[in-house]
Amino acid sequence: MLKERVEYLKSELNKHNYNYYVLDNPTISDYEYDMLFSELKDIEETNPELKTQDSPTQRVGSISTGFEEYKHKYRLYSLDNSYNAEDLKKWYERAIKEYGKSDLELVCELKIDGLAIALNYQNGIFTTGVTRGNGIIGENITQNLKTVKAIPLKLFENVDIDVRGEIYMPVSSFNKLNEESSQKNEKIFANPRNAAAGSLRQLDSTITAKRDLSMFTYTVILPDGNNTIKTHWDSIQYIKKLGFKTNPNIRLVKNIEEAIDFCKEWETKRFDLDYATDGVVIKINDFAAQNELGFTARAPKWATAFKFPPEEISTKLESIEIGVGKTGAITPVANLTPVLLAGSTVARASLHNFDEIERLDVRIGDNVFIKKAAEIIPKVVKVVDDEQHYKRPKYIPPTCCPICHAPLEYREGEVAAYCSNEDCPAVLKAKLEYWVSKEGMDIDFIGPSVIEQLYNLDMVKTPADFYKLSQQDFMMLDLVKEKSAFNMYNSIQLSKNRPLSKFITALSIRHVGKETADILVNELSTLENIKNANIEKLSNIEGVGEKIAQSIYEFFRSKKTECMLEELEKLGVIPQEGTSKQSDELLGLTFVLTGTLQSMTRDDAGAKIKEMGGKTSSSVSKKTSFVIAGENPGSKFDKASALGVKILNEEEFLNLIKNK
Ligand code: 3B8
Repeated sequence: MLKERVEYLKSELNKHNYNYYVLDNPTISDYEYDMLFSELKDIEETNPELKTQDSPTQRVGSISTGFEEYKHKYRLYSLDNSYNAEDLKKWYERAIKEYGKSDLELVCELKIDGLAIALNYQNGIFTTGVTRGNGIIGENITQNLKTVKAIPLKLFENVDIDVRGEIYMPVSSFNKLNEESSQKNEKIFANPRNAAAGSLRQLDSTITAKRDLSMFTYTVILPDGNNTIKTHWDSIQYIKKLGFKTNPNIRLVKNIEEAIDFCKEWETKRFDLDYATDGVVIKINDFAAQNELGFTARAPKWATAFKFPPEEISTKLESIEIGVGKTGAITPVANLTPVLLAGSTVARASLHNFDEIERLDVRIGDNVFIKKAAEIIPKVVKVVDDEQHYKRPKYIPPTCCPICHAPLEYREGEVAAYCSNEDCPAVLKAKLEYWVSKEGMDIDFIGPSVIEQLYNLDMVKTPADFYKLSQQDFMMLDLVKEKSAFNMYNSIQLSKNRPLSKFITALSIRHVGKETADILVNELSTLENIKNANIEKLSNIEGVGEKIAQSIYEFFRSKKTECMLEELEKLGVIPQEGTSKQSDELLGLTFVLTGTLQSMTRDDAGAKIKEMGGKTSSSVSKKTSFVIAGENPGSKFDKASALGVKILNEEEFLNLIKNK
């Protein structure tokens, strides 16, 4: 009797949930829903044996201690990208040729900019949900996914099935979340995708439950023995019938021209949607053709992702700020009236250098177009035509450093202007900031504002000064109490024996970043050797050109450097030479990394290679042994193909470093 009531309540609630979150068409009021829900909850509380996996009460969340790794039953491939009609035609021509037909039907669907997820159902019940991870191994986030109402806990048919889709946060919910967070002084997310990712990574799924997440399902792996569904289009109708939410903006077309029309149409229409899209996925409809074409090492040959061109938007240029970097290079930065661009608010954009300002003829007060290329800070691309432009005064670049007022200088072969004063406070502070940064000596608790104060109080002028400070000294700073003074003091002490490559990086030698520092340490092993190497020796190292060699040589010949190194040594700052974990499995091999890796950062991959005795380089040449290509590889990929250098995908790379 009670059991029947529970079954009834569960099926009613699941049905209303489906009407509301999948069909967007509620048939009862929120109040009526809540009444059914509390009745079910009450019964389950007093009769826990009646509680099941697919109960709507399971969606409220609980706390977990971490996410376990989960090997995907079927690999999640990525998609190759196309950027224009020509790319699309090429992809299509190749596919029809390889399949031996004159045309093939295509399905066009919007590419949702969210997080790819794989879901498993047994006998119609949701069992596990896993993140994409590196496509081979993901994280089990089932508990969090149960809170996503568009994910059915029980399907309309009792099938064993795997589906994939994209979790996203509606733009309106993202804006609301950020408004609320900003009022509470909590973390603001840069865009809806990050907000969705942050919400899914909560260990406390009651937090996930409060976030408005949804999911569009776009792939199904059909149960064994199913041979009635023969096309992608029909498979989408099938998963709709099972209770999944699919994106309504999908079209079956006859050929690539019609697919190109779909892409053009959505290039502008996408802004009317309440979710972020970054392109169109075009898939060959016929499963037989899909199977025949198969996959490359990283992506299906039967699908491609057309990427929308980067978004541009216009806003007012309020002022031009002049930044001074650690090398003394002057960088003009545009201060803008804040605008939303590609999902995040932009208030500053790069103007690169004074030549660029001249070329664009940007004037303060102009409306300018800004553009964001993937993950790079936005840049000003052009001035909006208006009559007022010519009435505004032309921008005149400064001739003096905005900080120390020393004259600016231009160097041969470089567009950047430099502050000519070696002791410019802006330069010294930037160097100190770099010293403590992650790439440098990695000193926690000390950031730009602490450095600003230490500098102004004449307590720290050069990196060595950090190591002379006592815990008491830090208590002279604003708002610094005993605990944080200890933390600062302690992290400085902890940095004394960082690996030599970090130490070299932290020195801010011109043209020597992390990568070159690694190369130097790899080749020359000790600080003494690096210090004493002549220009010839330095420039013979692969990855170290003439210009870099010159700069390193000069740096170590300067009196100032000599004093600083001596002082650091006396204070106990003794970098660790060589690495203990070093092995030689990759000895003699040079790697170039390009694109985004899923399972680690490029830096980590580089560190791993070095640990195993290999080398990394930033440019591809005939000497390159392997190019490791992550997602969206750049021109290095093309260059490697042209030179016939072997290219490894992430999986192959992981195998290489794992099996050794
Ligand atoms: C094969 C098909 C990857 C994808 C795919 O909206 C494959 O289909 C894929 F190897 O990533 N973000 C979509 C979306 C993503 C993919 C897809 N379809 N609609 C998306």
